[in-house]
Amino acid sequence: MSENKVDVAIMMGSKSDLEIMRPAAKIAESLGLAVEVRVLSAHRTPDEAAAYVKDATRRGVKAFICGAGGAAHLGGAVAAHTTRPVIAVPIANGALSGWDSLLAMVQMPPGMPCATVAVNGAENAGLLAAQIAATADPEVAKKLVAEREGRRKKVLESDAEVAAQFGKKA
Ligand code: C2R
Repeated sequence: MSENKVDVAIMMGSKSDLEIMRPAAKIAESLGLAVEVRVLSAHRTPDEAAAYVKDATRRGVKAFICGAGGAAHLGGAVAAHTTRPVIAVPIANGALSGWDSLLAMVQMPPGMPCATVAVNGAENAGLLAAQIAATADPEVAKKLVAEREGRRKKVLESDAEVAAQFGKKA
């Protein structure tokens, strides 16, 4: 039986996180990576979350991305079940507007790292996962260089447009 390839496993604590997390999947897929997206919670579905992490690890996943809001334990719980890199995305919701999830994810104990990106920073999480995969995949590395060049060009176009509006030749 053939197994599904997975490069980047994106997990989130609730379906309510999906629109914040979607950019992680979008950018990782655009860079040619095999992406899986799952709603699994360390709090509400601890056994299923652990089983998924172990299965994805066995299938050769390069990095996990974990998005969660509030008392965000998902990244830490995933890190407890794998030695693959875990990237956490704190999600802003509720009374503390993301401070709670940021601190829960970034303040991991020694030995259990979670690379935490900005609050709601899912796109950077996808890029970081691709950069991890690129260390062993020249095709992904090439696509990352092109992606960055695209961003550089966009800024230079904006510069020319804005400079022209203010009567200055860029
Ligand atoms: P609901 O919208 O389902 O009530 O969830 C989710 O990530 C979401 O942002 C509210 C928030 O609870 C978060 N949640 C966690 C975890 N599981 C769900 N932080 C976890 O395992 O860390």
